[in-house]
Amino acid sequence: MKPFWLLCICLSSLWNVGCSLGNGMLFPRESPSREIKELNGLWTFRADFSKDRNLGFQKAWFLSPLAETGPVIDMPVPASYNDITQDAKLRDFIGWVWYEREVWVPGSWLQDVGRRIVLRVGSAHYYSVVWVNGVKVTEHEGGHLPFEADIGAVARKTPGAPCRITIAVNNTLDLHTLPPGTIQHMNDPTRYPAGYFVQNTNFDFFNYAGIHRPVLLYTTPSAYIDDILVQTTFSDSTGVVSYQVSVVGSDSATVKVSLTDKDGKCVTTSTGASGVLKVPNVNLWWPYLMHDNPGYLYSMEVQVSAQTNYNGLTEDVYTLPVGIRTVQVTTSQFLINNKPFYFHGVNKHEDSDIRGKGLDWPLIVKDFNLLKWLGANSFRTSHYPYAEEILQMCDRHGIVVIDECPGVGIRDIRSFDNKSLTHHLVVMDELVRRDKNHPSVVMWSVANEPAAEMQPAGYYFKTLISHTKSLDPTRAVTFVSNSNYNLDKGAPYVDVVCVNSYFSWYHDPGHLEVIPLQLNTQFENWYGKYKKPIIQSEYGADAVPGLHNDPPMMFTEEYQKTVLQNYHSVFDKKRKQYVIGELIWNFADFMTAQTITRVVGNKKGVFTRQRQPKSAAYLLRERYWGIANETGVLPLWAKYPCS
Ligand code: GCB
Repeated sequence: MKPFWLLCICLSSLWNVGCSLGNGMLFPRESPSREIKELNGLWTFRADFSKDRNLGFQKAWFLSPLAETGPVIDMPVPASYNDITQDAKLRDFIGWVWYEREVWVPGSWLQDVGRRIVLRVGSAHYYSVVWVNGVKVTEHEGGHLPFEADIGAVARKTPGAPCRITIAVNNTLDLHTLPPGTIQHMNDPTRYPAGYFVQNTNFDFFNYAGIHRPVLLYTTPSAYIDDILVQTTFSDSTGVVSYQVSVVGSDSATVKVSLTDKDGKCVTTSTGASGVLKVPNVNLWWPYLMHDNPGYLYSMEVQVSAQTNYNGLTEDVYTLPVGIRTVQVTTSQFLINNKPFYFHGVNKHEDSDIRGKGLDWPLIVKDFNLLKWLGANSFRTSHYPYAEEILQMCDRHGIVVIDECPGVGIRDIRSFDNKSLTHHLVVMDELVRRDKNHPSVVMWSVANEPAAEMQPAGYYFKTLISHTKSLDPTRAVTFVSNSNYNLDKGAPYVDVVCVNSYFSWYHDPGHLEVIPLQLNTQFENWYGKYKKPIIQSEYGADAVPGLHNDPPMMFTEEYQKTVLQNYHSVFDKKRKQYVIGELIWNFADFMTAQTITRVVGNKKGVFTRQRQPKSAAYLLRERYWGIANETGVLPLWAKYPCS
């Protein structure tokens, strides 16, 4: 049976006269040639509770104001819709929800017919269809990544009236989505009401849905900078920035590029759509706690002048932050700027009370303060791409990132077929396209704990990893495995082996004493076999905050601490050899589906969901600052606990 959301899309294509963009996906920034109008705030919202969730498409809810179609409620954007109301039906809803808001497009934008007016959605989970004034302008598959559409032509048809933006979002996951899932229809009328179905998934976080990241309008001239790629290296004290600029809307544009340092001093310039900038006395981009001036960013200003049909000579300006650094992997080390880098960090989730996965600046800033307090120099974007705003913070603060795609829970053999692979490749294209210029991103993770032992996995991962490497030869590529799985089908292709294990938790529960032996065996086996550097990409234990027992018992703060200590004793031996990192599972407690193994979510955080430290956070803090003191250069202000 075709998923019902596919049917809806076929239907909606009747109204499809807009155009979606397919190329660059530069983060929207204001400049002398670009303006932004944010559309965050309250939107009108309606979930389609009809039996097949298809009423909105049958009745074409996008053709008139949503309030005229039936009952609507207020919904904040960005935010997951799940935890906003008191209605469990909406929290656990599967299917289409409808968002709508009106916006006055500035008259000056409309009058200037040469100006592109682009509607951009930072991310919406999972499948989105977008209309402006009832005209479909784009659709997009996949959460966590942005999409946009030029809406200038549609908006100019109704000057003097606001534009009505309608976005339908469907969170249904099937065998070929990323992450995959299945819809299970319960057909026994003695046990379930008619039409009852559930969404099954193989991942351990709540399937939050809605418009998760900012929605905005931005403008560019008709001849515009569509994309920029920078790749960096250095030789002695000279930094080298190779760049490519792609311009759309003119074949004869002139491109000027200049690089400015943090003090606003121009350090080098170039002309042409591609070139190499040489930076004397370079300030390299260094990770936090590896240098006393981490996260150094230059500003690369790109100016494009072009003759256009509409406005004669126009100019487009875009400024990109650029960090100059190199990444290399040997058989036992991870090198940043030719120096060994040890990942002492965390795994995170985009997750918090009320907002779910919605972007929230106070939360982002709090998390960065906590990362720095902890002495963490890195995190993995488990298990999907995080907001660009978060990566920009990483660039600025020197927090190193393993950038993971939403390939989590690929456990069904049918999710290894060509259809899934094709979509997975597209997602990697979109991810690399979005994040390729972030100096903080040093490695791509193509999946978390896939069923790599299954027969089709070999071809799947070979294709996926080699494709990712061809997209970006300047970074490392990995996929994250569970220590119980057989890595043979993936390991030959990855640069770094990432392994998750939960000794004394999911295996030998309560037996802390087995950890050192089992962890040692894991490392020795895997290094012996693959001869690649290893990151312990997950380890940890649930702790219900405030629950204590000595001697330690599972779920107490003491137990979580002791698990960590046992792991650390082995890390300390192996990090002198080939273990290049340790990432705790997890930075903070987070919400999951309801199951008998979760007490209102996963409690493996070293911070609570409200970002208060458990005992383990203090232990980790002591350790991370200790490692930093041994291996790095502490910032001058860093007094604790090394003073
Ligand atoms: C894992 C998964 C992660 C889970 C964690 C756990 O291996 O990668 O998503 O949340 O274990 O706590 O079970």
